[in-house]
Amino acid sequence: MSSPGRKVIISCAVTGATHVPTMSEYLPLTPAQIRDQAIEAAEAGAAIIHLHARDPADGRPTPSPDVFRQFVPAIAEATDAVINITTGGSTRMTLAERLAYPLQAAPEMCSLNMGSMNFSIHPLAAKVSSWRYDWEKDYVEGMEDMIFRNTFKDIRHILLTLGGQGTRFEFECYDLGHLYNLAHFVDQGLVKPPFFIQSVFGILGGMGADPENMTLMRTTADRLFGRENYQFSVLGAGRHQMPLVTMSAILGGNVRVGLEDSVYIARGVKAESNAQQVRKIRRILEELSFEIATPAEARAMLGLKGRDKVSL
Ligand code: KMH
Ligand code: ZN
Repeated sequence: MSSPGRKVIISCAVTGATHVPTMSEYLPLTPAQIRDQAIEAAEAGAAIIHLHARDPADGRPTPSPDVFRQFVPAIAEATDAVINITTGGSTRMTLAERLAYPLQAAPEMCSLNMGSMNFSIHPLAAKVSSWRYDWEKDYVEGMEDMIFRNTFKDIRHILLTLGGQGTRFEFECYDLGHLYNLAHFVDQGLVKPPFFIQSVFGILGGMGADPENMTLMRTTADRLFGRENYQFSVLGAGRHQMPLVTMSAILGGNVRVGLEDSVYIARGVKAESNAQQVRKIRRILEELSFEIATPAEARAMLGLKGRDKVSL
C-alpha cells in the first residue's frame, strides 16, 4: 500500500492514434488543442505527457515532424513535465516514419511497444452510424487486419538509435511475453535499469483487463528484473481505466490516464479533457494517502537525462 516517501507518477496520454474524432468531440486533434490539453493535464498533476500528432486538417494520425513541432516546444515551454513521444505511431506508419520526429528531438522519454500484435478496436465500428471524417471508418474497420509491428530487429534498432541519444523508454507490455522480450534485451545489455514498465490491459489483441493479470505481470516483472530495478505502471483501456490504474498504485506502481486510453470519465460519460482524468485519478490517489510525483521526482525515479539535453 502507500509507503512513506513513495511517490506515484501520473502519465497522461493526450490523444494517441487509436481513437478517431467521431468517438469524442473532446479528443484533441489540432496542434493548438493538443498543446492546450497537454498543458492543462500537466498543471493538474501529470508528470509525464505522452504525445502523438494528428493532421490538423482532419485529425488522422501523422508522424510529421513539422506537425509535432507545432505543439511539443510550446508544451515544454509552458510546463516542466517530461515529454514522452510515441515510437508506435499508428499501425499505418513505417518504422522510419514513426522514428522521424523522435530521432530529431531526442526526447527524455519515448514509448516502445515490446512486441508485434493485432492491436484493434474494429468492433467499435459497428456502433457508429455516421462518421465525422471520411478516413475514419476504413481506419477503424481495417484494424481487424493490421499488425502493430515491433519485431526484435525493430526494437533493437530503436534501442540503438534513440537509446543511443540518451532517450529512455516507457516499455509498453500488452502481454506476459512482452516482459520476457524486455528481459531478452536486458540480457543483451541493450537496456539498463531503472526500467519503466507500462502494463497495458484491455486492448483487443493483448491481455484482458482481469485484475488477476496485473498480479501476474507484477510478480513476473519482480522475478525477471528485481523490484528495485524497475518502476511498474498501468494503463487500462476504456472503462477499465480508473479501476486498473488505482490497483497499480496499490501494488506499488504508477498510473497512466488520458484520452488515448479512454474517452470516458465515468460510465457512459465522455471526459471533457485530459486534465479531467488527471484530476480524477489524483483525487482517488490522494484519498488513499498516496503522494503524487512532481516532474523532477519522476525524472529521478526513472533516471532521465533532463530537459536540457533534448532538441524538441
Ligand atoms: N495506445 C496505447 C495502448 C505508443 O504510442 O507507442 C499504447 C501506446 C503505444 O501509447
Ligand atoms: Zn501512444
